Amino acid sequence: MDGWSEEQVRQALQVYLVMGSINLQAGKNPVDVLRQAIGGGVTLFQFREKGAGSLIGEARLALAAELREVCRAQGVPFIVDDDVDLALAIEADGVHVGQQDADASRVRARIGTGRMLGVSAHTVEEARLAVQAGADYLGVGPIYPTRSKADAHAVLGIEGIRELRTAGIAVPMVAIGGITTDLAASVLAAGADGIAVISAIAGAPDAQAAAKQFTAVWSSKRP
Ligand code: TZP
Ligand code: MG
Repeated sequence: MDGWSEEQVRQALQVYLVMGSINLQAGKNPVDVLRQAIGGGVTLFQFREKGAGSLIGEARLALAAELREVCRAQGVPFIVDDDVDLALAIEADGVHVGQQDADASRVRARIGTGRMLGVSAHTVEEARLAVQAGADYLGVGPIYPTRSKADAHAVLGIEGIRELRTAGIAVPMVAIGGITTDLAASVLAAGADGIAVISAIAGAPDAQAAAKQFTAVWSSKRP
């Protein structure tokens, strides 16, 4: 397949789980949690092994490869946060980069047109540049306060999404940051194509039940 169509990307963004080993409740296994989350309807997975206590080196690679296989088996696209070498090594479906990470156009050149490129954007200017650089989708946030990212940008609120849409940014967009099932409907109503979460699914007592709730909100908003 050469490239993701806009429609395929929008479909994938619906309920987007971002997770690394430190995002789980104590004693839980990331492979189990990912399987459960996919069972609950997660439509895209991002491997984000980042922050204090995260795995490094061989252990990080081994976990990435294992989670990649879970996604392959379940037909869920697998994206790597901010690591093109890892994405290529394990044949990921794509890469996500933030504004502080590698330059998006260089990432696009390295991953080719066949892999999905996600770029974080907080402003209309960043969004325009990301689209020019070849982003398939934008990650917009934090929408609400988050405890899952140490260096998070100031909170944008749902106005952050509305502002981008009003400015004519029509590219697929996923919202992230502090989103719970209670808040998800208003985020979608503001113009996001999907909801990305860490703690509300990865840190939930029952990842499958949590994912199911997000799936239900998405379906009720976008029949
Ligand atoms: N980027 C912006 S906010 C965030 C990332 C990776 C963390 C989102 O985690 P949570 O637990 O869903 O607030
Ligand atoms: Mg980053």
